[in-house]
Amino acid sequence: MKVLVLGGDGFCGWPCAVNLADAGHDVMIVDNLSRRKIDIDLGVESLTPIATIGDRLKAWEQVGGKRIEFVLLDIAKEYDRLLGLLRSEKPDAVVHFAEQRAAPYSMKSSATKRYTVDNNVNGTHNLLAAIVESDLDIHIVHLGTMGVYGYGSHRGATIPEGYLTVEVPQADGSRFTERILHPTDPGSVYHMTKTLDQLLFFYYNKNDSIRITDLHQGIVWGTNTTLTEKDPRLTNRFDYDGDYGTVLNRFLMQAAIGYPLTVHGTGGQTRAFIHIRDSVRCVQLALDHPPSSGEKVKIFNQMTESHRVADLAEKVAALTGAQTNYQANPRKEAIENDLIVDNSCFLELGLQPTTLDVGLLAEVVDVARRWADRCDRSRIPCLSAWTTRQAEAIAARP
Ligand code: NAD
Ligand code: USQ
Repeated sequence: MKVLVLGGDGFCGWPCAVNLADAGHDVMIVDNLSRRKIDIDLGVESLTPIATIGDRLKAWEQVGGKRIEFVLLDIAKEYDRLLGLLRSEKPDAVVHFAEQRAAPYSMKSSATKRYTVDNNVNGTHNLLAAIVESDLDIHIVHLGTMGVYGYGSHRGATIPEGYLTVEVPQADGSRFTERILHPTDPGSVYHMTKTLDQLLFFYYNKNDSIRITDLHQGIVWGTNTTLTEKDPRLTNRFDYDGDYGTVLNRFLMQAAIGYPLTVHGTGGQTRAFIHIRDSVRCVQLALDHPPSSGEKVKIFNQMTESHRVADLAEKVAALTGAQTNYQANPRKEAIENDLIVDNSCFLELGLQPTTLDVGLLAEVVDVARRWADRCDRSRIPCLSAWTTRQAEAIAARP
């Protein structure tokens, strides 16, 4: 299969591209390297030292992997080049990771809000319009987020895989049932762009019969896969800073350097998680099981377990002896929420989850402790505030 991996230089995209090449597919990474530039702008670096994209690709060939092509292209701004690439490469599938993915970064300023919307919505729309204009039958596998469903109270209901069956009352007292997209409830400008992506997919699937799989992914933890461990130049990125670091990897790094775990609020927020190895496997499964022609958008919940933030902190503390620091929450989010998720699609396709209980300690020792001296402690606090109220609360932190 020929696969374009948009955003294939990023945290989820790089191990995915390598995995697909290893499985024998013809892989081309398309990336504008904006994530590396944002690191420079923010003055931070991945905890793990990451090689340039050129060195990554060279290393992959040297360890015996099937050659991966690379094209430097901005999918949100360079529509004609994107269309030309689809026409010349005629891929069977496009895996779309190429978005600004950090909620705190998206909430830093009006400039980062506008950038996130422009980049994410235009990128996704350009891809859809280009597929229609190319007249090719290309399967899109998009990395969406569990956050589209929202983290308010679901009143104990199980979150289905994308669609909800509802009963609609009629004036005459009768009811009909309908399967609709699950209502969205984004918690940041970033998450809102993913809900907009969802509508774009719905429309282009209905109007142009584009075959689409939208993966509603939870928070990805871990760093490497067995393939990215083959050579130091293949090492994946590990974000720990207050804008891009996600909660579990941050806790692992904090424990490794003796920094009290930064729990926002009471830690009653419940979120869905998946290890990077399972994320890579899910993308492969999605590519291997495409929707058929005329089928509506396939939506999979790409997560393996749910946890309260405070429980994660407790787990990490029990493993490492770390202290916990409950601090004013920079986000406007529910103090606590329930989260019961149906993830049966991937389990039925054979996914065997890497659980926190099995993987956590290895991650602390192999990655977080190993690279602890690269950590800039001043970049750990989350300072991006959702509203002025949260900004005042952060400013009042002891
Ligand atoms: P990342 O920032 O590490 O990677 C994104 C990549 O896309 C980067 O290499 C970046 O340079 C590239 N990119 C961004 N905009 C582009 C554009 N306009 N043109 C070309 N390339 C562009 O992020 P990630 O963690 O790998 O996330 C990948 C996808 O998975 C995102 O869409 C994200 O929303 C989704 N996701 C991530 C997580 C997570 O925990 N990391 C969880 C759920 C969903
Ligand atoms: N949190 C802390 N302490 C920290 C960091 C975060 O308590 O030091 C809390 C946050 O307040 C939030 C929760 O942990 O309640 C999750 O935050 P996060 O930064 O780990 O995850 P989030 O902002 O939701 O975003 C990440 C990815 C995003 C992806 C999303 C999946 O960056 O790309 O879409 O996870 S999901 O959470 O399922 O929506």
